[in-house]
Amino acid sequence: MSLTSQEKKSFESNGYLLKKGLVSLEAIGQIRQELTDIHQRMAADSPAEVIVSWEDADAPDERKIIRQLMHSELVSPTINRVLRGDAILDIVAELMHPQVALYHSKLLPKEAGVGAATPWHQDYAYWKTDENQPFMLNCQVAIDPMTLENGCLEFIPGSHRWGLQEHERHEETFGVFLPGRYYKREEGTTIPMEPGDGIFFTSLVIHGSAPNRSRQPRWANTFAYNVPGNGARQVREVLRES
Ligand SMILES: O=C(O)CCC(=O)C(=O)O
Repeated sequence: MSLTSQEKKSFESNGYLLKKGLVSLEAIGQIRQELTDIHQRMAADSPAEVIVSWEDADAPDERKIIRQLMHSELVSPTINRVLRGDAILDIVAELMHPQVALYHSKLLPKEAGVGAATPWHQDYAYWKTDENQPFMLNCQVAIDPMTLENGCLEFIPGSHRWGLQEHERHEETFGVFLPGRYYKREEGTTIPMEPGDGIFFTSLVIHGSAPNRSRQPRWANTFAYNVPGNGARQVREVLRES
């Protein structure tokens, strides 16, 4: 068992669980190295399957900054190794289901001074289809120190029990969000993290993050896991049979 009963209770009650030191600092250093010049490299030429969204899509290539890089395991062998390692999968198996599939891995390099806010949302608002249920579980791993100032994750504790809320589509961003975009919510809990820390959170817990107005980058990578068979498009690769 990789979790205490206290940790499991906390996860069930809040919809998220912080694990300090989940990924080694050596692995975090390797990820940083493998992603050197990632903005320029992806602007020049990105692998076919990698999907990049930019902070400013109209910026010239040499000044383009990645907002989100989907399928980050294809650009970093260490990310690919970490997402299938026992340190994370043992916990996913306990919190989600003994059988584990990869849904996706995305790099979120919220760069100093330019990284945009992520408005409050539930991930299942993006992921819901007629064939799936909200079993998916995220694990966001900090690559840089993450603070409120550089836009760490914030959660509404217990909101995973409210069911799927009505979301609206914003023209100027790439997603669906709860009304009101990002603002500091009184009932929100800020989760600062150190490099290597990881936060597990359900697909229904409401979360968001402030813009990075600081001078410090805030790189993070979110792994999304699913139960095999829970929707065809939401299963990229089965990682654990039982
Ligand atoms: O990293 C962020 O600020 C937002 C990430 C997020 O919403 C997610 O991984 O689901």
